Amino acid sequence: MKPLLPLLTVGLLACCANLPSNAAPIQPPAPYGPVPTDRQLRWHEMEYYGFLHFTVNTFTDKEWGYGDENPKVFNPSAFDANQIVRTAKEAGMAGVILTAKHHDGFCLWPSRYTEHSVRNSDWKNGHGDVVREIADACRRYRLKFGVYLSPWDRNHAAYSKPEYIQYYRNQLRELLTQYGDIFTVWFDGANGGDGFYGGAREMRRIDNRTYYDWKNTWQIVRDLMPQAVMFSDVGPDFRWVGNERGIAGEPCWATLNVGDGVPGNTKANLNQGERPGSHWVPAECDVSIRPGWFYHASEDSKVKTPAQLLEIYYQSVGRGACLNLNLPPDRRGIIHENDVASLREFRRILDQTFDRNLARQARLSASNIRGQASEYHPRKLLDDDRYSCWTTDDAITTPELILQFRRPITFNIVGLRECLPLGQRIEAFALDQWKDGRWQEFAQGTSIGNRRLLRTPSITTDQVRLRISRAAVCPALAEFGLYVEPGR
Ligand code: FUL
Repeated sequence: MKPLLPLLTVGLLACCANLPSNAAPIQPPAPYGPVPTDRQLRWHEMEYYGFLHFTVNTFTDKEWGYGDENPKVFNPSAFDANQIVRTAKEAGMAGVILTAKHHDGFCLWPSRYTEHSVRNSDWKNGHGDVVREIADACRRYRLKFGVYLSPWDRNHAAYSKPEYIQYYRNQLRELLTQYGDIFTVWFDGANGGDGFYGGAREMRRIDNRTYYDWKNTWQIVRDLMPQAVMFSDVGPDFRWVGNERGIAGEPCWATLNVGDGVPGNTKANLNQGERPGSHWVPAECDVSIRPGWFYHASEDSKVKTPAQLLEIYYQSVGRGACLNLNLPPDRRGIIHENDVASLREFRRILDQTFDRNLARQARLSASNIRGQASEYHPRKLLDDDRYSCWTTDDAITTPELILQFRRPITFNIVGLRECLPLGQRIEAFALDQWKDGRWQEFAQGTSIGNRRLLRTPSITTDQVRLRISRAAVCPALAEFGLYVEPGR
């Protein structure tokens, strides 16, 4: 990731080179509202990564284990971390997040703080460590590695008492110190209820606003892995999108009024975000490739099709969120053939679609360019640099961009991206095509943020116009793309 400021400085130097020596450099626009941190920018760049739900549930055919499972049931017959991570890589994912511990409390690594782990399973005679193998495979395939550590633990005898928080934090420290770089810690909001709890087999309720003392728990992550982003319903770094179908809102703002919300307890509008919002807390869309989060043989025929995955992609990544697509390893300990096949075709279609940006063939003209500087020229929309942008003078908030083609092109996808270090500035836009001697609107939208993809009917034209119809301050657009899906 290239930080914006040095880049803007380089840009300024470049623009100054064209100016008389006494001319003042054209300053970039001031950032608007809450802006992303560096660690959040790195996360935005990932766009699409995977969840791996794997634990005793895989072998007991459950979604939520009670916590009384015999560790021996965890016994994959042909566990292959390379196959799992390679599948994610070939699907185009930028990383994976492993359920190191789900609600049942079973640990996929030999934690020194519990007996309820792989150490007491028959798998590799108790010498296995799934976290280590997946983390190592991620390094091999150059994918980022993250962990899910369920706050709710239906196995632990002290759950609901202060001692459990100590235990939870010890586990967090183990994961953050023994497995190399961790790009994210995913804090689930599901909490409390009945469970085994060391044999008590009872209902336990906690006050999820206070029990985990999140402020101090999160600080452990900041201290041990400063570049890691943290997920929970309300951030602090990225938020839940409010459903498990993988669908972001329209609009989907990257900002939110966090207030005193905590995981599992928030009144915020998670699906659409809030504007103006107090914090930059962008959405993540988590969804499983199958109906359940864990593997069930009965769902082998219910794997989402490439067409369904594409729908999800356009409504998550295409609405400025990140997509966290769950791939559940099966009882062998690999990703099932049906899932692999669907992912391959999904990837093939995405690659073919985004391989070629037809906008590159266009002559670009804009109604305004900030200070007339080459540094802010619409050409910046096509340079594959998400931190350079076409931007306008401060007073101009509703500029237009026209793309003229020598001969008609056909497309059905429009892609837009804002320059995130300058904040989310654009509030509404419309797209027109030149048809029958006049401009005709063919699409419109609201929020853009990290990425906006619009899927339209096939359009054939030799001129396209983008109209920014509402913006809080002068817009700063980093990318513009026109693409065609195969078969259109
Ligand atoms: C939920 C959990 O209860 C599910 O089992 C799953 O892990 C999902 C990603 O989050 O809150």
